[in-house]
Amino acid sequence: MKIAVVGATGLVGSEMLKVLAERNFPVTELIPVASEKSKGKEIEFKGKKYKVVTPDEAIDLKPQIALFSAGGGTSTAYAPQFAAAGITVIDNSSAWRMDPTKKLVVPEVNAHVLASDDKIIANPNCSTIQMVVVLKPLHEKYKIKRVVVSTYQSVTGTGVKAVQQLNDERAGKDGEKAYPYQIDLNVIPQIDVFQDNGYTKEEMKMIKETNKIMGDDNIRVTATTVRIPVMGGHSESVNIEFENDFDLNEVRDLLAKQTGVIVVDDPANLKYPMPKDAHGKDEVFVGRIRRDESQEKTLNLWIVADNLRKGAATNAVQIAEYLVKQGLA
Ligand code: A2P
Ligand code: 11C
Repeated sequence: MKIAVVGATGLVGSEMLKVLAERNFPVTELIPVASEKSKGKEIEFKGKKYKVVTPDEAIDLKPQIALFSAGGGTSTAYAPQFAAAGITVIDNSSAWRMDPTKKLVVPEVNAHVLASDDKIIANPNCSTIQMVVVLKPLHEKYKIKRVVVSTYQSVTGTGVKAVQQLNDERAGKDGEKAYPYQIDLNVIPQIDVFQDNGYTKEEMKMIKETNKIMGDDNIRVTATTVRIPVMGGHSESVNIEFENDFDLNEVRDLLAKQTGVIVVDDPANLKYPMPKDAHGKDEVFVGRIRRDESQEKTLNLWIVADNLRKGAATNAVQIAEYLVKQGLA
């Protein structure tokens, strides 16, 4: 298949290239796409060199699938043009996620919603993806009433500039700032912009996207999203209240059986998920599984995943794999 990666020079885009190669996605021709300033730059993929083109040039080259991770503006402007040319777009920006005519997909949770006429498919926010993969089997079994989540998010979620800021601060160098404050040796309780209700956009994404992906608006979600000086992945402390009571061993079994989830939960041997270990992995790691002793039918757990992988690139490639397997693209 001819595959375009729009944003191929960016953090998520380059991870998409790695994931496509590692998973042996059937790419016959790669079309790396970036802004005008990167045109002609060479990108290596599976030992071959490809020249970066602009989005307009990419449309003329007629790929079957285009993976987009070039920001909301690029997606808003170009995804409809790609779709009109018959190209299936899998878009990692937030531009189309809450559009009722577009599907928002985490394959382990709701791949079944996809149909052959879906030409723009939205890839969810990283912190949402890793949470819903864990929520899904628990909701099916015990019915979730409410989720309270606090996140500890990696600077890689912000992009190249933020990684540079952290590295500069660690090296004692001045440089461009991606955050309004120092991030090294600090914690910033703000991810994305504030909304009128006092929540940040990242927090509202976690709330609304969870309901849409789970296909259940009755699940109540509240979130506090926080940036920490870490690179390997996002971590989440999640408190889940169920309609029905659960057995802890059964919870562990359900999670261990869930595709894409790895249970790391052995407190006696100090084993629990950490971003350092999740870095570069495609799975979602869950541990610290325990009862909330302050309230009945309520569970606490700790979820970690590489936000550039399952939180972005891997999930997008898995959607593409599903489309190919089902003959939908
Ligand atoms: P470029 O490198 O040419 O600026 P990140 O989020 O890591 O900063 O990456 C953003 C990605 O989106 C880059 O690959 C960037 O390309 C690409 N991009 C930004 N603006 C456009 C645009 N107008 N058209 C195509 N690609 C764009
Ligand atoms: C972060 N979650 O860590 C954000 C990055 O809607 O895809 C991804 C933003 C998005 O800052």
